[in-house]
Amino acid sequence: MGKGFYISKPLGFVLFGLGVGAVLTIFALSVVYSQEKRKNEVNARDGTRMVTTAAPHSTSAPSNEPWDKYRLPDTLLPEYYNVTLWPRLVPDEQGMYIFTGKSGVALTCVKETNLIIIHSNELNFTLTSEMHHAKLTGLGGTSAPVILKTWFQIQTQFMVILLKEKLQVGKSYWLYMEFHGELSDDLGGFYRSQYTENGVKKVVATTQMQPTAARNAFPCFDEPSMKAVFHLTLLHSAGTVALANGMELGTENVTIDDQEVLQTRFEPTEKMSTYLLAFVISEFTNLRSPPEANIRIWGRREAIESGQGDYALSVTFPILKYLENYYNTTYPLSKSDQVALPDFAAGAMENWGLVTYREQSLFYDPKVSSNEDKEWVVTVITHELAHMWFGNLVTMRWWNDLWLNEGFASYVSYLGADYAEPTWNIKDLMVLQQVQRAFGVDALVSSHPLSSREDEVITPDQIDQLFDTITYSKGAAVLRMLSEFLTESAFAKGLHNYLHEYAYSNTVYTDLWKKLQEVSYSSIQLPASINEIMNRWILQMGFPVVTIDTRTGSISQQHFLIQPDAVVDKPSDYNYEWFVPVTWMKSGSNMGQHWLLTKTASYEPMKTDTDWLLANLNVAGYYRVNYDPQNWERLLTQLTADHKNLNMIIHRAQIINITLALRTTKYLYEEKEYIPWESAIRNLEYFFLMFDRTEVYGPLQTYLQRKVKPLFDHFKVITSNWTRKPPRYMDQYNQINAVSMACKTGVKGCSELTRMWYRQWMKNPDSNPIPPNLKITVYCNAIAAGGVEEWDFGWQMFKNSTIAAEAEKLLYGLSCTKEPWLLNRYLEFTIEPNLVRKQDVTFAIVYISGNVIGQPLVWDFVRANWEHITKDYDDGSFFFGRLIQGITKKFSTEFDLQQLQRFKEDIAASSFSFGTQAIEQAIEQTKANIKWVSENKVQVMNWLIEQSA
Ligand SMILES: *[C@@H]1O[C@H](CO)[C@@H](O)[C@H](O)[C@H]1NC(C)=O
Ligand SMILES: *[C@@H]1O[C@H](CO)[C@@H](O)[C@H](O)[C@H]1NC(C)=O
Ligand SMILES: *[C@@H]1O[C@H](CO)[C@@H](O)[C@H](O)[C@H]1NC(C)=O
Ligand SMILES: *[C@@H]1O[C@H](CO)[C@@H](O)[C@H](O)[C@H]1NC(C)=O
Ligand SMILES: CC(=O)N[C@H]1CO[C@H](CO)[C@@H](O)[C@@H]1O
Ligand SMILES: [Zn+2]
Repeated sequence: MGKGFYISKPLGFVLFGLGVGAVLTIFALSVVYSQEKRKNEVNARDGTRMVTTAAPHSTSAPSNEPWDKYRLPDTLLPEYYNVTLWPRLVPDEQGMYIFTGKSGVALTCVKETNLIIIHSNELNFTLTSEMHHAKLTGLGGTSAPVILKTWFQIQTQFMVILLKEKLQVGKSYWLYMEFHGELSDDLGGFYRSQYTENGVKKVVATTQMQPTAARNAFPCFDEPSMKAVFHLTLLHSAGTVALANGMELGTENVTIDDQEVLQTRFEPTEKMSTYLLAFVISEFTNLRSPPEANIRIWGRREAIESGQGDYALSVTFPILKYLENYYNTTYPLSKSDQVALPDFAAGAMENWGLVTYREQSLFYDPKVSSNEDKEWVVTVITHELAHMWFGNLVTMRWWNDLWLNEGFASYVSYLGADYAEPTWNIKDLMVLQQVQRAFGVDALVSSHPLSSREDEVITPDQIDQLFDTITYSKGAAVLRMLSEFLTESAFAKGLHNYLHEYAYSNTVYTDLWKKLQEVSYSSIQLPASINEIMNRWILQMGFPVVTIDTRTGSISQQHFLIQPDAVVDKPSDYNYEWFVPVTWMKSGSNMGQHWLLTKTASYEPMKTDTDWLLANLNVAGYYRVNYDPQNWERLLTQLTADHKNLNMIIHRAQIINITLALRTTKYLYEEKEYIPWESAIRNLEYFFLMFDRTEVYGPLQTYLQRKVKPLFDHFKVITSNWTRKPPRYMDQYNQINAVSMACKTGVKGCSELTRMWYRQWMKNPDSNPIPPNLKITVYCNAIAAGGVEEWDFGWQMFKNSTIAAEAEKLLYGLSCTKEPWLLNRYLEFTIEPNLVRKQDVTFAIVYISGNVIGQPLVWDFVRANWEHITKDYDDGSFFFGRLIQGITKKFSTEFDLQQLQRFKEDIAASSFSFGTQAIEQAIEQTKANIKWVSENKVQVMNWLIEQSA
């Protein structure tokens, strides 16, 4: 599914920086230090900190009947389906939007059985004398047994058909059903999206099947390995267009139940998984180019006609060609549609041949949208197109391997985006956006391994929970590391062989290792098989911190935890040790690589008393590095003296480490580059989160104000007093940092600048003078400095906006007001579906909780409205984790912790069983925050005061 459900937008990336927990980077490192202090203790007990605990709680229903298990039995295989669906885009007499459908599936019996168990959820079946829910006939001259009884297992989402006699092995049957369901607005299954055009309300019928909602559209064997061919037909009213995975074969007028409707048939799909199906019925229009390639960009007429799809159109074909080349495999389908939907839960969804997007992930308006918006579009498109092969052509056997699918697409999205936009250096952002983000969550004992056992992920809720930071970002980080040590060309070659061997079928991750192993025998020297190396990274949670002592050349590894004394209660076959590819560089020239295969080792070339040594170049490895104090000093001296000499800028991002963090920020007054600033700001974000309500806040602001002022002035100059865009792409990004940090710390001239722009806009709402890249910052600061007038104007502009990226920025800006009553009113607005789209609600709530005044309001609000919010807004997957993480990220007192624990108990006592992982992580994070504050607050305070002396 679409990347970035987590902090979904590029917004998150600048504003919250670390979002999830990447904030922890800096913080995390400071804990390394305390870990160091404790070293002797830990070593004495070597490895004994692991405690074995109970098996995962049982998830299957108590009974042992096949229909009470969540997994399908292995008795039947679907071959093909014929499905006809007819969504009604106007409500019926009861005010309900419905769809009707007919579907048949050809199934082959592979093990004798008298049961047919097929997924079906929230569908109502038509009963006639001829048909008792379903009709079974034999294919190819076989006769079918009589149906004795049909019923529904609500919990396991099955329709169960009991037959009088057994089905025969090797024979095929046709199971036919007629049904209807609700076309609801819950962003899942077959659902509706709405928008207004020229004052007229328009309804779109669309789908989101992943992971387990195809069963809400028609009865099917809804597991990824149950691949089949789908013949789809859609019925729709005049004036609408129907799209599906295959190309339209033709549209004709038909009369059904005395109604004239259009009937569109589609070419049969390739053999594919149910979760990749999609249908869209709309009044959308499209762009197509090049004509022969059948690549189309679809969306609201107004958006397409105003050119919002042009950018997507210009990059989609090149990216598709790039990927064909990268995989050395032709794009397997005859067309590729990209559709932007006004209501969409994730960032995008890789339905085979019919990719669906949030508008913000596909549309870009150069006049209005920022660079980040553009970067977001190109990476999301690449991410989704990368799935066309990896995920769609070759599919994981079961959801426990989702990480391979998502991690891979997340990794490749940077390669394809770099190809489409070669001047952006987009690959450098992978460290900030993926690796560091993964570190944040993966340093918790409540993290989890990338790969789960198949039997640990069974219920739809368990499957939903897998769509998290570990799956996406750690998956990407670990595959990037693999590609780096194998070399990119060997990696691509192995991939090509993998796609060829397993096309149209399903795999487990070891199948990929096998293919990569075959190509790496000849070329690359590895210390162990790929399987042995990689198992340590994917079967155990967490990652190591590698400590290099340049005085002795000794090098050691240890499981990195933000709370070093936390009890790791998940056993690991590998004892939380990894096979670590350690690359290093000495004093900018001398480079080497060394595999650390044991807990400790010694490596002569790493010994040095004069040179600085930097390890994990480009942060290509998924691990952190710590050094002896002398080497830290040398690195720091190097950084302060001549930071440009550390030739790859990205290294600075890596060594801006936390305990040193404050000292490393001293040189920032002369830094102008984006990556070091961005890294510093992300790290400092944690200080703001912890201290923005304490006495440290004042000194922190004073200190940072002095660091950022030269940067702010620099941009003022190179933009000719804010009238031009900086010419370099990375500078365009860094300009955002300059302005937002300057305003945040009260640099003179900043607030005036943002208010001036905003006022100009208020005077003339039809002409927004604010540079697109700076809009987020300007909206936020001007609304914070203003009152109800500024807020109401922003709200009006939000409601009038027809550009998703613009609406998103306002949604954020509105959360910045300092007026409690405006914040409370805003909160009330967010759960009013006519005012804020469901897809945006969590973002809005999380934005408000990022406001120091809004945070307690949100916490009360969410607890008071919990059941209502969850019932109406949970889109299955992302809602809960996103909300909890966002609301609790400032928690740092015992009182906060008690409230959180109390909340956990309340939820446990209610009917919501999901999301426990998110709460556990929040509790652990809160504990770590409390500890960090108690250990560091005084020191930070004193240090800051010293600096201003
Ligand atoms: C399913 O649809 C295909 C294509 O329209 C048709 O050829 C086939 O006969 C149908 N199968 C059955 C069993 O109706
Ligand atoms: C299906 O049946 C249930 C129970 O009778 C009813 O509440 C629901 O509204 C029906 N759904 C549709 C789409 O008709
Ligand atoms: C359907 O009928 C309408 C008039 O009844 C006609 O204008 C239209 O072209 C027809 N469409 C197709 C696909 O035959
Ligand atoms: C691409 O595939 C073809 C045939 O499948 C093969 O001959 C060729 O060597 C491959 N190229 C690369 C770069 O792997
Ligand atoms: C990461 C870490 O904690 N390493 C060093 C950070 O800086 C302090 C102060 O110089 C050192 O003592 C730590 O060893
Ligand atoms: Zn994806």
